[in-house]
Amino acid sequence: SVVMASEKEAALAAIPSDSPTIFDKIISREIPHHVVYEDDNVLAFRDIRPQGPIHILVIPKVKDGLTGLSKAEENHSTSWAAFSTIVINDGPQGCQAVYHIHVHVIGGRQMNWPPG
Ligand code: D5M
Repeated sequence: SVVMASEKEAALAAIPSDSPTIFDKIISREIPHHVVYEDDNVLAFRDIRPQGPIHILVIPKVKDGLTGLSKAEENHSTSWAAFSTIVINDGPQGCQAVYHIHVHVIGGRQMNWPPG
């Protein structure tokens, strides 16, 4: 895939769809990554483009049509709504570049508000 100059550029180039993403290859161990937590339902790994000293992505192992937060429904096994105080980019305007729902956990530095 093409290396993008910024997440915004990647998000504007990404086409929202149900197609497999790079995260499927992370789940299947086809591409290397640094796992920080794993259980039957979720995988947490270090973001390849960290936005702080700590930047972890948390994703469901089974996508189940859940490309993004706007697709979340009550029948999904994980309550994604419970993550509302941490970053979930949703859609092109929200700078989402990978269409497999994921939570960003970023820390280790002073944050700014509002987001850019
Ligand atoms: O965030 C998508 C995030 O996914 C972005 O912060 C980069 C990260 N990413 C992309 N490819 C990889 C690989 N191969 N390993 C680890 N992290 C990766 P979004 O919210 O969609 O903009």
